[in-house]
Amino acid sequence: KKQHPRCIWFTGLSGSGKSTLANALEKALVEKGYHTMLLDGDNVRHGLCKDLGMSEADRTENIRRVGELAKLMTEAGLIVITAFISPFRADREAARALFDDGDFIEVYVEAPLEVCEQRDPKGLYKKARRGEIKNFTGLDSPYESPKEAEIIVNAGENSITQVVEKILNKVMDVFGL
Ligand code: GGZ
Repeated sequence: KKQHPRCIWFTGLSGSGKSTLANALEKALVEKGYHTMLLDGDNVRHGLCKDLGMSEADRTENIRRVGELAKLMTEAGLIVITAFISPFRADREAARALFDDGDFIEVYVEAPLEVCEQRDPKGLYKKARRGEIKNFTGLDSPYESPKEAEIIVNAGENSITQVVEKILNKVMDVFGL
């Protein structure tokens, strides 16, 4: 069955829970028989984008490439899920503009900076506070929260299962699956 281009775009701070939710959503879609591809820092920043750092210009270029890659992959029939901080509104809007209306869902994983910093799963906030990482999102690099995300979720307030269920329902509804 032919699928037309569809993308689910997660955005949020480091430690907000984007990757966890994106992975769980992918699993749920695969269980329903959909072909998916999850793009995140782990499979993009080590290869396609390994020439890029964390300056504003490099983040913009990172997100531009991810958007184009997502578009190409959707044309191959995959439902593409992306999980990048994608801190700049204009960059997320540019990614959205590659898709037709209704084929792009922005999921804002909302979590206060204090909560993300408290969790600090990789110890990166600690390093950034010590000055060992520069341009850290939320500290000395900005995060522009979405104004028109299709879904806003908070990974901390509800169980992962509940939040994934909420996203999945929205995805099935908006995409007409
Ligand atoms: C923010 C950083 C930084 C800086 C390294 N600022 O939580 P993580 O670890 O696993 O995910 C973060 C990832 C950010 O890469 P993205 O490609 O998602 O960023 S962007 O969308 O802005 O291009 C974090 C880690 O890399 N990391 N340095 N300075 N996060």
